[in-house]
Amino acid sequence: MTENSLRKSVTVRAGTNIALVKYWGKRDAALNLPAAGSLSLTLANLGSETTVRFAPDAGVADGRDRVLFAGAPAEQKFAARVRGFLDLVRARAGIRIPAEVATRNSVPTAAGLASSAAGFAALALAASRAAGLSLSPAELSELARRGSGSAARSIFGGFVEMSAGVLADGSDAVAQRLLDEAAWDVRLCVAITAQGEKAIGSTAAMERTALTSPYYQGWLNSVPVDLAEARSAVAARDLATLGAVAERSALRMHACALAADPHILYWNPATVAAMATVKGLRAAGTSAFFTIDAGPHVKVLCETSDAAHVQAALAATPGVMRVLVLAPGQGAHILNEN
Ligand code: 2P0
Repeated sequence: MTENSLRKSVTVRAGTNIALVKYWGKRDAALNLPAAGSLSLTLANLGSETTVRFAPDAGVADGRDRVLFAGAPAEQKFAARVRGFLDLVRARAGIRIPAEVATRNSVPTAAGLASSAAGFAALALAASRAAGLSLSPAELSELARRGSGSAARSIFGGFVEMSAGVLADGSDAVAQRLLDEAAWDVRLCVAITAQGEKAIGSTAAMERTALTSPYYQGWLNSVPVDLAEARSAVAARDLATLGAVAERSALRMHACALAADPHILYWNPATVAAMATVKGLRAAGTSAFFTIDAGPHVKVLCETSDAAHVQAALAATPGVMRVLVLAPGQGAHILNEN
């Protein structure tokens, strides 16, 4: 490791991703290994930009890493999570010096859409490069997973499949690209139905679901079937099949969480109304399919040529505050290195 490689400041951008076959539950919490696979679409124009520099003077007064979010010192919980992640990178690179991390979301944060997926994907690439490491895409995916399970997928652009893996060390719990971002031009319309933080974070909600939902095993049994069907649908660019799988995967994930004790309910009335809008669109001949994550927003997959129509229908739905239309985008990539 040369002095020069350590002084390098690396800036990376990564798009967030939306799962069409959901990840919900872990086989190992310490290594953050998913209990089942998942399949997602990485998005353009909604992501994170992160700059990392390791240097003896890069930390704060007590020598810890300096963590900035949108130009200001990050809140404690977020900073602690970033520092824990940087410790993994330092251990791998064999260095002990602090880092400065500056991260920002590349779009005004839409309520509840700020995701750890883009953030940890960008951090994995930026921090590993800044530490002098040169990791393969699979190794980056594995590293990003340690920050957040969904981040393993945002290393890649376009349609991506995440494997649960079987190995205890997690080296096979990585994502791989199915189709790049230019290969299938679809749109994801995001109907924002609330402001503010979600009721319960994904990590805690997954854990409670696994421990208390009587439907958890049924959910896990259903994922490989959905994954195989979704994978074939992506290869065939078959929107109707992929959309049908996406809807049932989301509904089964939410059903499983709803049955936890105490129950986990992410929806609000506008969530349900937007689902009805999508069913109405389909009944009238528009190929559109919803998915819902650990929050109340409704994300609708459709053909690019139908996106304006879908956007208007969602925007006219009671309780929907605004609708973003997003295209497939790139995974983590370097913007600047010096
Ligand atoms: C997904 N979600 O597949 C699912 C569907 C939310 C609902 O991955 O504990 O923040 O950091 O691994 O990645 C959100 O979970 O959880 C998520 P951790 P993460 O996109």
